Amino acid sequence: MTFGTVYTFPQNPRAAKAAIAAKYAGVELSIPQFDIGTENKTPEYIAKFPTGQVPAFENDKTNLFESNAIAFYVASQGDAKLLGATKECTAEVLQWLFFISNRIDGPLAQWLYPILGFVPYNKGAYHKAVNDIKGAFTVLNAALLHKTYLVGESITLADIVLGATLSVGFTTVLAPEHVGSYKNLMRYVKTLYAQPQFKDVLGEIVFATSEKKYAPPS
Ligand SMILES: N[C@@H](CCC(=O)N[C@@H](CS)C(=O)NCC(=O)O)C(=O)O
Repeated sequence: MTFGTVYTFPQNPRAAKAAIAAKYAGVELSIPQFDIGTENKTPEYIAKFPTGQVPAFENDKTNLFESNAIAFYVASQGDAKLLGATKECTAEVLQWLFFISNRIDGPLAQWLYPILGFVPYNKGAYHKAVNDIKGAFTVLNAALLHKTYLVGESITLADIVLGATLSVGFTTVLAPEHVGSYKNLMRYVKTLYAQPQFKDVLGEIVFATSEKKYAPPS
């Protein structure tokens, strides 16, 4: 029996958070084919998920939008203690989720979206995004100096959300010239991406060897 249904487009790193958490938690999710741009704009969809965005989740108990809330709910299932084994650990998991939302999501989007054609390129915004990511990576690299995972020695939702969030960056713009010096962080993400639960959802992560750059339309 499936735990619930996730509405998304394929290869959405935000939906991957819940999908990877489901693998660790040992629950099944249904992820039907979904026509983004049409199905998420219907009155029925908006009534359940008022932002009209994906991913969204439903089961017979709740409707959820916001990928971290969906992943949190999925991670609360099973015995994997993905939300931390103690209240303090749960607070640390939340700390990292907010850190990722506040310090990584925006800059990474600012870096990637012009390349993907979603927003116009702006040189100042590009340099700010690179600097902001490096600031966040400095914090993560220091946090991982004496730990295998962000919250102690077992995997939690913090690692799942970070690994999913950075996956598209590592295959495109987060090339060695930018990330090579963050040794603890690189050791850590390689550990994550080697785990079957990550591989099942993200496939093999092929790290970019050079930075994918914005190319103006010809
Ligand atoms: N903070 C939200 C962001 C969701 C989001 O930006 N979704 C995008 C796709 S990744 C979307 O649905 N875009 C279509 C739209 O806004 O109509 C989350 O993490 O779930």
